[in-house]
Amino acid sequence: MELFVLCLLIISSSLGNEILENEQKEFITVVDFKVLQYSFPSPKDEKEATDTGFYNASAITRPYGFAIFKNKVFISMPRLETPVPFSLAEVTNEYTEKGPKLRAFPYYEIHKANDKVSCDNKIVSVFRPNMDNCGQLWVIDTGRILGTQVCPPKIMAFHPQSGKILHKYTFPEETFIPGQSMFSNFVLGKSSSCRKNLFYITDPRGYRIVVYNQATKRSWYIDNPAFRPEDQYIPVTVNGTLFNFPDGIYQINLNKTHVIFHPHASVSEYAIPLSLVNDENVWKHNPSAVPCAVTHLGVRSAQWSASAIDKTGNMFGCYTTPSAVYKWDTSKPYTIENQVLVARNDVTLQFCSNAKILRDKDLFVMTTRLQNSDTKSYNPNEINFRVLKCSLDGLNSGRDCDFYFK
Ligand SMILES: *[C@@H]1O[C@H](CO)[C@@H](O)[C@H](O)[C@H]1NC(C)=O
Ligand SMILES: *[C@@H]1O[C@H](CO)[C@@H](O)[C@H](O)[C@H]1NC(C)=O
Ligand SMILES: CC(=O)N[C@H]1CO[C@H](CO)[C@@H](O)[C@@H]1O
Repeated sequence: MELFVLCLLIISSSLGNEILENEQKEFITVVDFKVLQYSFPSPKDEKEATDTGFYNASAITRPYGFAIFKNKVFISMPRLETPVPFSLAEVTNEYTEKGPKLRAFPYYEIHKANDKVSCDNKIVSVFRPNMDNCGQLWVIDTGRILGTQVCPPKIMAFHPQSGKILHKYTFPEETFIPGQSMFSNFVLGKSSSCRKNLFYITDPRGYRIVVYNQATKRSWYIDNPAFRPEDQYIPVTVNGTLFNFPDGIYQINLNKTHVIFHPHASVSEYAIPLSLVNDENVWKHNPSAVPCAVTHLGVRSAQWSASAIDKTGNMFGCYTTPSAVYKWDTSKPYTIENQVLVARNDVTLQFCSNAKILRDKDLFVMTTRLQNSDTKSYNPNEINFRVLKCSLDGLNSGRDCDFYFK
């Protein structure tokens, strides 16, 4: 078995290198940062955040996710590694030499999670946000500050302009492992109504898929060995730097019939039929009820981080090595031949932390040079964090990122 995998690795990387030369692509910059800079409501707030350990002006914090609504860009920075005064922000028009400043969203006080008041009315640590098609900004809050489970995880929706809270759901005890689970990302299912969404949430440290049904306000989780990291793929290389990244299930995408997913510490892609995942009765008494529900689709030559699927079922996945995006038509077998390189950029595409397709027109990615975070070597004079876009037409036809068929 090991020999088999090894052969595939060699074949794929030589195949990859041949096509790579002509696919160096310039993604279009939506916003970029050398260093994230927070804007505080007042100098007093800044001092208080510093004194209480929620802000360190010299520490470089890595963003994890983004969402876009019209010309607004939202950025998330979970309270995971460095002090963070607010974990969800809107990018402002106030530019400095290090990039635009960030303002707390929806407002500063809601992020003050140190005062032990009701978890219900606080945002503790937003991992990643997403807009739905009804103009609601959804966020997943892990409830954790560093290793401590301060509040249970929750999912919330906001009006992207007024900041009004539109929906809130706290996950019940049985769905997460306190201090271990990290509800990190989610996708929304197709729904007939803006109030009846289904959410599919990844837990890369509790190794679960958690499903939330907004209509019934109920949630359940699925447990499967395929959600776990594989030891031999924990070491990962980005831009020539090797480091350990032990995440299990990292990204979920949906096509019309399946939940398709991959752990980060893995080179495999997997699928589960949506009809099974969506049926609470199958899992509610036993989250491991159907071990054979998961199909192993195939392997690739290195880890994938973020990925996204367009409406025709094409999946765009970010490789860690090389710094590139590959396309796969999810209706075809997941073979090396069916994974087509569509963009590579050794400078701008270093580690996609979040990817999404908006208006069926563009692929957006956030890249964060994770390798430098791990070795604590971000260079504050270089651009480290980017939100980029490229038209699907450009990606699919080998043309530029601003190319559209019509
Ligand atoms: C702030 O961050 C810098 C850079 O990482 C670090 O050297 C320093 O010890 C931190 N200060 C505090 C009070 O933690
Ligand atoms: C969705 O992806 C799965 C896994 O690759 C595949 O079996 C299925 O045919 C795809 N569905 C559609 C409608 O393309
Ligand atoms: C091996 C590799 O991909 N090196 C790239 C690392 O990043 C710098 C820029 O940040 C590129 O110039 C190198 O080509």
